[in-house]
Amino acid sequence: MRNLAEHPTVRKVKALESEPPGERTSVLDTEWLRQACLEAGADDVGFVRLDRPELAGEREGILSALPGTRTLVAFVVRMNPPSIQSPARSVANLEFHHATDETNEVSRRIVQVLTSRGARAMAPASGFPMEMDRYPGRSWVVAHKPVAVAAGLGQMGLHRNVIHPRFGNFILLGTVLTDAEVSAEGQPIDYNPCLDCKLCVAACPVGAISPEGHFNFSACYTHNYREFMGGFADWTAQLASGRGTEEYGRRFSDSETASMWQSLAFGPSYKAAYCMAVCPAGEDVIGPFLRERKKFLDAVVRPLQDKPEPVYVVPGSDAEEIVAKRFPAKTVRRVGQSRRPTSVIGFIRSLPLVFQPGRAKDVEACFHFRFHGAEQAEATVEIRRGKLTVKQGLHGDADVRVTADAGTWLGFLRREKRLGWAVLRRRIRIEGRTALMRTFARCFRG
Ligand code: B12
Ligand code: SF4
Repeated sequence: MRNLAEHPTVRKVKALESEPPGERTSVLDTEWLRQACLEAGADDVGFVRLDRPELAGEREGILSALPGTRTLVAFVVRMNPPSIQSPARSVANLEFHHATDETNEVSRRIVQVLTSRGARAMAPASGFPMEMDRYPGRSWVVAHKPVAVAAGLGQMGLHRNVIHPRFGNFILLGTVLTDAEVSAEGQPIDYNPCLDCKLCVAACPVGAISPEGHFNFSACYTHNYREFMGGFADWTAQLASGRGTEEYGRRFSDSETASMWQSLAFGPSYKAAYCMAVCPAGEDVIGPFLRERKKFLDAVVRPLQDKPEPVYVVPGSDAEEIVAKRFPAKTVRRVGQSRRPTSVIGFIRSLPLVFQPGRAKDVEACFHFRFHGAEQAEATVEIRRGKLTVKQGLHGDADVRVTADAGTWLGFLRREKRLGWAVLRRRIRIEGRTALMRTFARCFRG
């Protein structure tokens, strides 16, 4: 190999590197960049510095994806409301999939704009694909919602989707990471477009949105994401258990098998998104709701509530009761748990996601968990009349104290080991009001 230092490429790059960094990636004018992002296809855009306090939870993940990131470009892509509102799932799913593709394309174009100005930039996916090696932990590179809120693109409504002041919640979000600086950044908008009408509460087929704002993650994930990660794993587990075609036929209808095929062939189908479909907030979409509320309910909310369809629930969950009580046209389909922790830290973190406030409304109890063996961890879990608190470490007086070998506990959660067996072999020790362990099991489903 000849002397690399004399190669034309290396000489050019060295010359560039010797320029002061400020001149290479100078501070970009916000108005210019805003216009460039709109031309790239964004329907609205905002900018926020990574060091803003409300983004503290995102910083580590973002910096490991693109070291040196200083600014986040947050943008929205509009969706077509009547498509999202259609009871025909194929119509809504096409809209979601195309809008997701569009969001990813806009991200790439914004990256190109930034790169052409000498900046480094990166476009994490709008939704999927995600980092499945981290599953069931946090598998997304950046959480777009807090970034969009910090950049001033909207606020999260009762249903936890971001509502844009004009476009309502009929938007998908994208975030571009860059090491460039911008001349001005956005601030959160000073009101929440959410009307507190609670139509999202009424429309969600699994009652995932409570009127007080609690979001039942496992209810939404089990039904809406039946043909995604956890639901798909449950389906394959059923196949692998090899109980024969008759048993398969009892568990799954032909329509459900065809739906799984469709998800695999054309992109996974969301089963609901009804919270988003019925949301009337936002200047451009609120008209029909303001003009004639009854007509809006009849045209948009009722058809979704009255649609006959299977609704997937974990047995014993709040969702199972809600579907049967509120939606007589729908059919309850009991499925296996869709989240299976692979570490005790994952187990502790997943508790808020699988908590069932309805099942816990009369419960008053405090549990101490101490894990040893392959993983060491301590946690205090308090359930007080439908409210859950999970803290690291052991705090206060516990009604029940659980000391367990980490691997055995995970085996028990995954139903590979029986509790009685583990207690007999002293791999799990339960002290105090031991009967409360049944109550504990009742409060967490998913
Ligand atoms: C995880 C996720 C989900 C989860 C959790 C939903 C949620 N409320 O966050 C599930 C699978 C249930 C889900 C469902 C849906 N999602 Co989603 N989802 C995401 C994802 C990947 C991250 C969400 C996030 O930022 N969470 C963190 C914080 C900020 O949100 P949060 O509400 O405060 O936190 C809740 C959950 O995230 C969860 N949680 C907290 N920590 C952890 C850790 C782990 C490991 C897990 C699994 C969950 C979890 O508990 C919190 C309280 O309930 C983003 C894409 C992305 N990369 O950002 C899309 C995103 C939020 N989803 C979106 C959409 C469209 C949907 C659906 C409508 C899908 C559909 N087509 O049916 C439903 C709506 C459900 C709802 N009402 O929220 C859009 C929202 C657009 C908007 N206008 O806001 C996003 C932004 C994708 C996009 N690029 O546009 N989603
Ligand atoms: S449906 Fe009503 S309560 Fe729910 S988020 Fe939209 S405006 Fe808020």
